[in-house]
Amino acid sequence: MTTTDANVSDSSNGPEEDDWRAVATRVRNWGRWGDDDELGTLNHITPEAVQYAATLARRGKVIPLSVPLNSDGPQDAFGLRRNPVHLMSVDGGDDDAAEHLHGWGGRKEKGIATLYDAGPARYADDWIMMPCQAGTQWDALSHVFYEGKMYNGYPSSAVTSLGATKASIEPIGMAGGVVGRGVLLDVARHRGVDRLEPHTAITPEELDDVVATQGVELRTGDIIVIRTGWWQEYDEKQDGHQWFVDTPGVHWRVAEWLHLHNAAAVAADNISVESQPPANGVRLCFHMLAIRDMGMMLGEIWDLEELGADCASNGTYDFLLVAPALPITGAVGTPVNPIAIR
Ligand code: UVW
Repeated sequence: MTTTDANVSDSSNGPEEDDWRAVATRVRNWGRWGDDDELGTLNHITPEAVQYAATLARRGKVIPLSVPLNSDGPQDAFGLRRNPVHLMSVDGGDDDAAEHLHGWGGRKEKGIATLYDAGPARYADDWIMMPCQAGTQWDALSHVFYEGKMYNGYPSSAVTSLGATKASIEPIGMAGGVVGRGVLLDVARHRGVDRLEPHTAITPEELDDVVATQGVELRTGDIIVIRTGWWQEYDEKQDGHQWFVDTPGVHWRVAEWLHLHNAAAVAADNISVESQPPANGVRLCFHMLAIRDMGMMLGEIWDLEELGADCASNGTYDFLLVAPALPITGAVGTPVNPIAIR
């Protein structure tokens, strides 16, 4: 079905600000997969869809889609987030520590002595502290809510100080999600540019054009991966604030386009999938429609440069995508190292 068939861009229901609520009603999947569902549109990925996706690993080429996790990431500009903090708890200098700790007693001396006094083996250990949203990530279905409700009608108060008690990332991780057919829609390449201009909103009509030009057919359960070229912008300028406030991305009406195509998830190489500011001025409008109403996970801060070049080089745009969520109890998102296999 094309966008025009589905009347996605018909704004005759009223001013755009009101119209997003009409779209919300049309795309809402609450109850569709049961009153206790916590997987949302991942339910579109059937065993047959995974079998088909596995056939797309044609050349055995493995392409990682994650950005590096370190303190140089783009999050320091976002007031409520931080880049990852990585600390060593045991390191290569601990031979000396073992010597100095003799006589200290307690856990520390015991911990070091049990290994260091018992032969030549040495090791290193580390910790990482980070927002689950710091780098390449999936948003869980409890990440966004409005008017007191999240996906499937669960109350937003179910996200408690102990974590999300409904629709957290854990059930998705425990179900093995996300594995399926990935389809790259390379909007930047389609326009013949390295990266889209700041604030560009990608419309459903443009996605139809990209699909047609790339010659790729969409199937139920696809994970749609959208390349804006915007990761390069951060990589070059290291300006997290500008990268966030100026980002190109999808127009909020793309939510209905994804709904009509029975997509399982959507990911992009920017910070929010959607463009900033949203075309209708309603903050996080696409997030609200996709995550809260449809039950669709968003993948953010994916590095799609190598994948884009590889797809363009042989004119195929689909692949086996393996991007499993970590089953973190109560978390509203997860870091992920998505892998495209072609
Ligand atoms: C918000 O902007 C709240 O979240 P995200 O990281 O999903 O864009």
